[in-house]
Amino acid sequence: MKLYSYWRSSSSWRVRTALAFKGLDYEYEAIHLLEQGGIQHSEAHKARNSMEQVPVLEVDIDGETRHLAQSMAILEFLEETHPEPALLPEDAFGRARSRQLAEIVNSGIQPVQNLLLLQRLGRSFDVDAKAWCAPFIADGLAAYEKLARETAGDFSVGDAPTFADICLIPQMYNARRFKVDMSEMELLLQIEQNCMALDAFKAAHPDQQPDAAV
Ligand SMILES: N[C@@H](CCC(=O)N[C@@H](CS)C(=O)NCC(=O)O)C(=O)O
Repeated sequence: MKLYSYWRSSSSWRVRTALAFKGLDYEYEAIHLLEQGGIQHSEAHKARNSMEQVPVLEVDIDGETRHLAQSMAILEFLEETHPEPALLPEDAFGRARSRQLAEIVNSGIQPVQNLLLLQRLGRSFDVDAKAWCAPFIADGLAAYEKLARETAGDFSVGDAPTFADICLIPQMYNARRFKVDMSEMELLLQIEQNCMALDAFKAAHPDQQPDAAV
């Protein structure tokens, strides 16, 4: 497998964590989102993902090279094709709740703070784009924490990491970059600490990637 990724891309980070957690080897190809107008907009990358985004996972399916984009779809693919170790709980409610929490981040927070939105906001309006986006992150994480209180053990849903934690950790990193105050989010901070004690989460961190800016 090959992963087209950018070190600071939170969606790519999700996939990197799942690959590491499941012990899957892959080739890493960096797609620089800022250099040369953004390599994600190149013809070569558009052919892999018409949304012009990372991550993209390249896989061989019956001898044919296929490209999968959308991190949640990639997580589901990895979970189905490599079920162990599992990234979803055994019970149906736990699985749905893990996905619910993941979607708070994936569809409720990340799209309102992604690069394209920041760039367009900055070009079209006289606003500090990051400051404008920050409340969406704060509100989303507060909602996540409230819900996670119902199910958390060491992680967001029970005592093993799930899709929820995989989405949460990169979003907390971004929250800090956007200067969101998380000091009151004690549960999320504890879950983050528990995740970051695991090798897979350490390996997926932006600073560990080959394209990390020094
Ligand atoms: N829903 C998509 C979001 C992907 C996404 O927003 N990727 C960002 C990096 S985290 C990107 O490639 N942005 C490039 C751009 O906005 O030009 C997913 O989960 O994969």
